[in-house]
Amino acid sequence: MAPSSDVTKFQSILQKSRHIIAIAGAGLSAASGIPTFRGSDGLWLNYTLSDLATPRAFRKNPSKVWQFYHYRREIAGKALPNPAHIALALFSQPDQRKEIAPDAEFTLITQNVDGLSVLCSQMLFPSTDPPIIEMHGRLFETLCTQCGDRMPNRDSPICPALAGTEELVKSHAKERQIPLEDLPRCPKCRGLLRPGVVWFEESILHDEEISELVDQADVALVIGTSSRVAPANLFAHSVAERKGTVAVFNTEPQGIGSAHFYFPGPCEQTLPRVLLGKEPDKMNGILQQD
Ligand code: BJW
Ligand code: ZN
Repeated sequence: MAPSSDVTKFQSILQKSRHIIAIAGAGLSAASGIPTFRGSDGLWLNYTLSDLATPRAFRKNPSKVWQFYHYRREIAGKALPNPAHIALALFSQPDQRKEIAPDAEFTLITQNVDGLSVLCSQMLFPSTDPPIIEMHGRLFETLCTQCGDRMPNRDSPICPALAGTEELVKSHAKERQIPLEDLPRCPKCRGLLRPGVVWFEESILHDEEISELVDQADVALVIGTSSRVAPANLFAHSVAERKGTVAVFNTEPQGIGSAHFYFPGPCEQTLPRVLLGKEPDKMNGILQQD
């Protein structure tokens, strides 16, 4: 049966729900100016995935991989949360969702590495710990290839040798050949640092916590993801198999295989309406006031 787009019907399910999860992807941050991976302007159409987002690629050419992630850090570092992040941050607060989902717990499981969901919650609710799991890691974290230390890092540029290379990546020019010793190094052991993100063939972060949440969820919101990458694309199926409700928020009818609801359109417009009954243009004002 084709999924329904009936907001009232979906909200009546939220009323009775106990454990809601949201599984988010790059579409959540698209309105913040962060490129998606597989869309018409997607990163993987313009750059070769196997050269950039695998452990082997980093071992082969850490200079090239760092230049790509430096470019991504420069974009994400200047980006601001959009109304979709704001709607989710508000919905994360029990008092804000008490009319719509009074008995439910809520966790956002995001594949995004831009940190915008956490930033948004910190801006709006600085004294609460946001219920957000960043399963593919963080652009603004480094991981030491020698001692394994994971550290937050928002430096721009992260090391002098990367300064300006974002322009080369942006214009698809040949990257610079940066000597290993000039790439980001661990302040503790001087080992080579890598971006703190999860590449293909690597295990996702927080997998046990995520499994527990998926196993108990009675509603899954699938937001702005093509549902092409495992294991994130399996979570909603698992909820549907246990007779839970799946609602997809996407500009394209992607990943709606097991969906009961599909809310077409940009999630920065659909999420405020469906989750909060608010018009999206009221959302930016919320961030500016605080
Ligand atoms: C909007 C919108 C708007 C736009 N509003 N909507 C064969 C060999 C090796 C591995 C595998 C294999 N076959 C399968 C695998 C497993 C692999 C995988 O799934 N591969 C597939 C591609 C085939 N997965 C993994 O390897 C994962 N680990 C794992 O499985 O461990 C077990 C294992 C161990 C050893 C060997 C094999 C398995 C790890 C996956 C890590 C993914 N990493 C990346 C890069 C992160 C760092 C970085 O950012 O560079 O994560 S890849 C990239 O894809 C990124 C994303 O998080 C992820 C998902 O993409 P997402 O978010 O869905 O974005 P898009 O662009 O695809 O979609 C955007 C959507 O938004 C579209 O639908 C638009 O319509 C929509 N949209 N604007 C609403 N305004
Ligand atoms: Zn180290």
